[in-house]
Amino acid sequence: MMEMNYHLVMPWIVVLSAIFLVRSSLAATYNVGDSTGWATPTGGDPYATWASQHTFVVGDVLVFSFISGSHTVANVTRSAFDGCNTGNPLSVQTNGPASFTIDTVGSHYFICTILNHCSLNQKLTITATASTTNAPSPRSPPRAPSPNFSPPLKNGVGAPAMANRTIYLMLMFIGFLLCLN
Ligand SMILES: *[C@@H]1O[C@H](CO)[C@@H](O)[C@H](O)[C@H]1NC(C)=O
Ligand SMILES: [Cu+2]
Repeated sequence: MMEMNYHLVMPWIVVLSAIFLVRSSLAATYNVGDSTGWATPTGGDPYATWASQHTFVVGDVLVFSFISGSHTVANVTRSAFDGCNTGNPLSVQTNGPASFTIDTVGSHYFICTILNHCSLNQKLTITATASTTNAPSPRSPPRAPSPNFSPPLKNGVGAPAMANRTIYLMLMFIGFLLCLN
């Protein structure tokens, strides 16, 4: 039986898993519908399928690609989404490509307000979780609620992003050292 060199393989698995975890929880830009862009489906619910194939975090940017005048993208409530009610959107973008930045945790609803496009499933809902850069690290010990807790300062926002960059550099360095062996 061939003996596995676990001491050689394991560090790689750890490093690659860590890189994957860090990457997958960082904000990204998504082209909605990929190469199809933002179009009226000819059947099925392709945007539900598309959404199910991705995970979203706060800070992600959704880019809807369409020819201005052919479609729109409206940010709507859940009930407007469900009922394809185009009358009272929270906000509408009429020029393509249109970008929406996901700014809060939870569900976000988008529909096209042109004709019956929404009823033909030109609609997208996504659910975003907190990004690593906004969330406390899962490894930090649970913090006791403090009576004089103050919200983080605005100018501290860059610090967690910096920590991520440090993790990247450390992982790259570890990978580099492993290559030398
Ligand atoms: C949608 O509209 C609501 C209400 O104005 C707003 O809070 C939310 O950030 C908007 N969502 C996006 C993705 O722009
Ligand atoms: Cu449309």
